[in-house]
Amino acid sequence: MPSTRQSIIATSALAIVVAAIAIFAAHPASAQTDYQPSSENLQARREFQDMKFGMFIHWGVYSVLGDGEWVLHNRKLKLDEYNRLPAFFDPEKFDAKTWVALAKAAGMKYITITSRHHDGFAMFDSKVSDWNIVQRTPYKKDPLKMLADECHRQGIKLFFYYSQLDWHNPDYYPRGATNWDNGRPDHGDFNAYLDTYMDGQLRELLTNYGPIGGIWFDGMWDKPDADWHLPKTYALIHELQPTALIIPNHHQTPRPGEDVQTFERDLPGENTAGFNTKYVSTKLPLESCDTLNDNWGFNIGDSNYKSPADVERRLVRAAGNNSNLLLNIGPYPNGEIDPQFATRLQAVGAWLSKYGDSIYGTRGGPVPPGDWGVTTQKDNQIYVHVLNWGAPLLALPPIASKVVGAHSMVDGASVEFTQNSDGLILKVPPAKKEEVDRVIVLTLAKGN
Ligand code: JFZ
Repeated sequence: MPSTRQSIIATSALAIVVAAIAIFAAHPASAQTDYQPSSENLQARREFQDMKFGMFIHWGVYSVLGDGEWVLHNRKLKLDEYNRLPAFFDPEKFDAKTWVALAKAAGMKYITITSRHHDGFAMFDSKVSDWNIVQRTPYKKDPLKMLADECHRQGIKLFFYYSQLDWHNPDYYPRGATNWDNGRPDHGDFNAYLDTYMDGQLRELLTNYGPIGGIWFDGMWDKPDADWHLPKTYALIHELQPTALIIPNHHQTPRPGEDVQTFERDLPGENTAGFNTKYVSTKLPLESCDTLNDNWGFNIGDSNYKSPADVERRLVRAAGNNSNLLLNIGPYPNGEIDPQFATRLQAVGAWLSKYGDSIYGTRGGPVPPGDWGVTTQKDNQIYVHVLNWGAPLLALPPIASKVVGAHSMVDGASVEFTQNSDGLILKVPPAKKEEVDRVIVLTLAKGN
């Protein structure tokens, strides 16, 4: 018989072991560091990189107020005020076919849409809470379901933006940097919010909409030090749909379980926005998001539209930095897309029908991007995108392979070049009127 003292020691040792196991089970962060993406996930990442250009859509009950998706916070509204808003959201002009057709006409290969933003309002049929479009609006239908079905029909990949930050749910507590007094109680169960509410809704999004491209997370920056149960949520997503990519907009170095590194309003490695990380993954696909005017959600006072040429340059620069471009529009509350957006996107699409080969399916090329332009590469071809160069000769640093031919992409005319150990000199054809990007295609000797 062990003495009482010994049994206390033995019991405490056992308790420590049990506690340690429990801690590991609850926070398998260390176990996730050896996260190995499945082969189908890796394939989905390559397909993601091939797509290059996507449509970002911010659309929710906030669109009614025409003042951006942060209106609840910016105007410091009370929840019992904001709760009146869904009654006015009735997008009778919403037509999934038109939206998907516009994305296609723009040359976009995927759509990422807000399934819910920071107001926590689910734009889909959710059983987890009645704070959703089907139960709170006169529309009563699920537009994400219609969009998913239409995307499947038209061969466009659909991703769901999902805000981890929630200005509405009382269990989002303790609140974070964007906290204000909107009438919520000063208590709440954050674990329940994550495990039951958020994971419950993610399960719905990954179960009820057929194969989806992935989840675009946003809002963790509101509580950077909180335990967001990421390993658990990420494992749930990959288990339900191994090809669904996890794209977190947390502005940090990627963590295990994440499939894409995304940058907001900056190209990878830039930080003009002030909140992006300089770290650029060499393993993960990259994405850069921006918006066609200065807002994400519909803002009636914003007509600062980017021109088609601005967008084309941005897309080319993204591709040359080995990145996708996710370009946003904020539709009207009635479901229509402002013609100001539509006409610009169609112009970009027309441009891409000529230049798409130098973008889709490429990776960042061997020459570092510069003021003059960028390069992209596919198989044995390098596309030299001359964006900003008025002189007749362009000198590039050495390229490892032997260049056996060079021609101008628009007219196929051959381009003179000299290659030696110092580098490659191209005789750049003069820019044609309104030519945004002079693409010179280099053909490399095979097997080099
Ligand atoms: C976030 C959202 O807040 C915004 O509404 C939009 O959805 C955009 C795509 O993503 O934007 C952010 C995120 C973080 C910061 C600023 C804007 N930040 O950390 O300063």
